[in-house]
Amino acid sequence: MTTASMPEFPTGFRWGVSTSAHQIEGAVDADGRGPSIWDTFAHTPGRIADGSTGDVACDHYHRYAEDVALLAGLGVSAYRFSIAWPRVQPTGTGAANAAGLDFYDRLVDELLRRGVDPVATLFHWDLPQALEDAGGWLNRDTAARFAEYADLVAARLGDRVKLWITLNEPFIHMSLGHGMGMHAPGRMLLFDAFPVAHHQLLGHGLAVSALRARSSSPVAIANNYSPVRLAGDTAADRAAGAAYDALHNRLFTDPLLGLGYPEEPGFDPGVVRDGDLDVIAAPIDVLGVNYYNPTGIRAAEEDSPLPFEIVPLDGWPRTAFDWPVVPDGLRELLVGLRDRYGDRLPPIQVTESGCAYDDVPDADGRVHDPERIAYLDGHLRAVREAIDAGVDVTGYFVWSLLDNWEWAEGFTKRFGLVHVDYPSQRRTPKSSYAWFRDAVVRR
Ligand code: GBH
Repeated sequence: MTTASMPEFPTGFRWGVSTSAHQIEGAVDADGRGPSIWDTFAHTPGRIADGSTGDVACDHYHRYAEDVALLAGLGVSAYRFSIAWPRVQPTGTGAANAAGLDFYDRLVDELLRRGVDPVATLFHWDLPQALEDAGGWLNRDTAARFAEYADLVAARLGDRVKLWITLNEPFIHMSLGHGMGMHAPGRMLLFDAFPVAHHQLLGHGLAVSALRARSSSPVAIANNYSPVRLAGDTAADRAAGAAYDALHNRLFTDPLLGLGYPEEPGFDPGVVRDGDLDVIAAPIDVLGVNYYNPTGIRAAEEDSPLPFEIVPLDGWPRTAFDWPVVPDGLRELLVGLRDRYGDRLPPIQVTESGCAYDDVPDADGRVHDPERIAYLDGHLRAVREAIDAGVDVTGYFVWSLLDNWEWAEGFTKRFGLVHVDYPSQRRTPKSSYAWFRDAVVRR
């Protein structure tokens, strides 16, 4: 637990928590929602660790008012949720499904009534299946479809959403979804997945103008980053580190901030057309940063298909996901972004930071999660140190409000400040919830 009290954060610093639609909503057939690639993937035997699906998840679609009450009780000033594209456009094109948008309309109004700023992500990986059937993000056309969807959402919610986030972690959607097949849509294209990077970025850029036409609220993207820790110090190790950094940390951010694509990972410029880089570099107001851990890297074996090898980082505590707990990696990341991008870098908000542990209620029904408190304490101090070093960080969102459906891990990983007993859907705030409220948000 914590001994020293939490350092001060700048006035107006945004404290929040994050979720995503497919991980909490359930209600996959409600009000005209169409199927998404994650419905298809989860219903394919062998894809999800515990054989579960997101069909019910946390039943948030029906319990959103209870969940907003939990947000209000936490005292946070912002809630980052995502909008399910297949609720808004069941087949990914055409007129809005009003009943689907009604849900987000109710959610946004309930948040505002409780004094919580709605922060809406437009794409957190749940592509309408009909678009996947037409090639998905390998098809350039999907970028234009995404901008049309953004327009429909902004037409309905643009007066009330306080911050827009276009895409969540386009790197993970490309690499795990299209490169390695561990996420939906389950393609295994390795480096042939690069068009998925470009078309997502193009969709982002087109969506930025669609949002600006309908809403005066700031616009962001949420990228995930993982600072490189070299396992050796040969020239080959350093080259491997640079290659991983380019692929994981710069492939999306360099072009977003006007530097074009990095050379190192051998990005195939074949799909890039004249003018695309200008669309992608449309100014954004905030850079969303998702951080979980650094990555150990060393030179790859001669016959490896990758230009680097990922090695476990020794000597750190580990979460239930086996990810190392390295709070200073967040300081290093934030300072590194400032050093690399300088004046090109907009203010940063940490849009995801959190950890999974095997949280089990005790005999009295209480859930004690001192590891999560220690995790958050360490990472908040790292953010404070980055601010002291001159990085403009204006917000921090914990992943996640609730235990939820953790993609390919199903229900086996619990990330919430609030425990969810799935059979009963009972919500129990963990000790980290009270700590975050008392030691951080309301201190
Ligand atoms: C995010 O992705 C997602 O946005 C969110 O939906 C999800 O629930 C949450 O995080 C938790 O998973 O073993 O060192 O190789 C996180 C992306 C990719 C971050 C894998 C950690 C692996 C660590 N993650 N990465 S390692």
